[in-house]
Amino acid sequence: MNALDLSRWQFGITTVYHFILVPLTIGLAPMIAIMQTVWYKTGNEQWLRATKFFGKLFLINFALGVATGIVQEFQFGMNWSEYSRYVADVFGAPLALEGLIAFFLESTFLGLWIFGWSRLPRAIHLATIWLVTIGVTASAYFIIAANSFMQHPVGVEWSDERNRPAMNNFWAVITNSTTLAAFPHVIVGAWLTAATFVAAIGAWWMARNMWRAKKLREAIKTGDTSDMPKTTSPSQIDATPEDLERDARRLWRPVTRFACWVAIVSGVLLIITGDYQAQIMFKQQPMKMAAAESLCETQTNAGFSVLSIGRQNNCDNIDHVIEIPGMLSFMATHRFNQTLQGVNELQREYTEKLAGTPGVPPNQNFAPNLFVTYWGFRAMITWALGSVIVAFGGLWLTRKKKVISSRKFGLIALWMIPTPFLANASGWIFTEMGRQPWVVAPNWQDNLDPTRIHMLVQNGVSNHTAPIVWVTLIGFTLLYGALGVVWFLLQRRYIIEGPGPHDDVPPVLDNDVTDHDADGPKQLSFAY
Ligand code: HDD
Ligand code: HEB
Ligand code: HEB
Repeated sequence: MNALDLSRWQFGITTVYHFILVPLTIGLAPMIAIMQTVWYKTGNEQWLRATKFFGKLFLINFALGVATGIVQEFQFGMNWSEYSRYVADVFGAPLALEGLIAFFLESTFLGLWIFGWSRLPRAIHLATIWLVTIGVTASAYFIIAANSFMQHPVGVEWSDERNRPAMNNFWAVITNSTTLAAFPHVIVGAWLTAATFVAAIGAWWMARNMWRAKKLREAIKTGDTSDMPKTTSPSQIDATPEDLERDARRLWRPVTRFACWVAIVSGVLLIITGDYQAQIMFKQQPMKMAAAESLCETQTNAGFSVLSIGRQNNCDNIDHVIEIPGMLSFMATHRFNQTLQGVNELQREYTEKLAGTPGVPPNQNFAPNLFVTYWGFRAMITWALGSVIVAFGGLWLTRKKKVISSRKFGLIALWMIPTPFLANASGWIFTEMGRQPWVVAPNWQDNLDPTRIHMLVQNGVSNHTAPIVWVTLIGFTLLYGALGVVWFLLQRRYIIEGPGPHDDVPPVLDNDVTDHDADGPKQLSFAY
């Protein structure tokens, strides 16, 4: 492999890792804020326990999200220096804004939230977690604005003097129609991810508690509790069957149902926003649309195929085995009888317009990898079924005051946790690999001179030798792999520990207590 391919692999691997953590951060923040708000309003301490329990998982995730994000940023300068120079004007502003506004909000207020439990008045403490939510959501907006420029550059004009595009309209960059379409889709995808996570953990604990309560009751009846399996939760060691059932009913059931509803609402919003994005994508990157369907020849009434076989990474030898007639045309334009251009026609058109323009060789292939785009798109949608199982299963099993006592469902739900993560990864792989061969795709819509403002991936890469990129690729993959393992083990540990012994103690304000120190260590029991 040459330095270009290696650099692409490196970017791909590291950002997919980063985006395991990102959606959970973005989705958990508002869910925790809502839990805390319910506690604040009702005084129901079960919601305080849920807030603190998921708060712990959130903090671990956030810390690793920041760690993986920082390394991520180095790559622009390191492996993609030509590209970084090219987009310097445009990227500088949104990324600086993300740093200033978003990271400032996130980290400052997260710090206040962690240490403020018994230092800040309750209403203000509640406001800090909402500000964290606004911060992480805003940071997503700015980073997606930067990414959207690569899909659909706007707000720039060609500058001969600098030999690169110069920004002439910051507002246009920030309100790119691509950003406005992608941002809501990414955010609700993150909500679905966190909702599935919370619902699955809630369902699992509920089922475990009910099972344990039953066992314990039997054991108490026979008078022999010696072979009760040990609990993974230190706060359950002395729990009576009644305690266990109370947690199942009053803590886990409401938490699970809340999360199931968030998942359903997010799922509906995902379809609406995804549908809108498909139409924007069809106008802005017709080649990506054609590739997503492996639509090689231009077609009216184009179908959406459910299964295709063939070598798929080029146009020879593709068979659409099962197809929904007209569906692709419908997805692109909301009309069944629309003509969609196929890969071959687009290739001819792009060659005519772009081949031989600065930076573009005469024989450039303008189609992305058809196999990856085709299956990436379908994988994104299919993986969402895991969340559907958790959400509908969870609501069904808890209907009419019921509690989940099937340990099997608890386990199935846990196994579904990775599915929305995979859906997110597939969505990004589709978006980013479908953008190839461009790092900055030409914009055919606005008055932007598509023959000048574009950059091919081979022109964006740094001038390194392959062995050097091998070193960073292996180094980063190992580092990210290790961070991934740490993330998994920490999450697992705190998930199976359950809510801590002090999590139901309502925080006491400093000025309310006489003995300040008595309250300190308790609050700091977990890193805080
Ligand atoms: Fe990210 C952390 C950089 C993609 C959302 N990211 C984070 C940090 C850096 C980056 C330097 C640590 C400081 C901070 O929080 O700002 N991120 C990047 C780069 C990306 C990237 C260079 C491009 C490949 N990130 C990315 C996307 C999103 C986020 C596409 C949202 C949709 N990033 C976040 C976040 C994080 C974060 C929610 C994630 C986990 C976290 O904060 O705890 O703000
Ligand atoms: Fe990206 C690349 C994914 C975000 C920028 N990415 C890439 C790849 C992948 C990805 C897979 C590879 C592709 C090829 O080569 O074919 N992304 C991703 C994900 C995410 C992202 C998952 C989420 C986190 N990006 C992003 C953003 C940005 C970017 C936000 C901006 C800012 N990318 C990028 C670049 C690159 C990439 C620059 C390199 C070049 C190419 O194209 O490759
Ligand atoms: Fe998605 C992407 C659609 C689901 C996540 N998406 C994307 C796209 C489209 C879509 C069209 C592309 C765009 C461009 O490239 O431009 N989706 C869609 C649809 C659906 C979906 C239609 C069905 C409903 N998704 C989904 C899910 C998820 C997702 C379920 C998860 C959870 N996506 C995603 C992501 C992405 C996508 C992450 C990347 C980013 C953007 O947005 O761009």
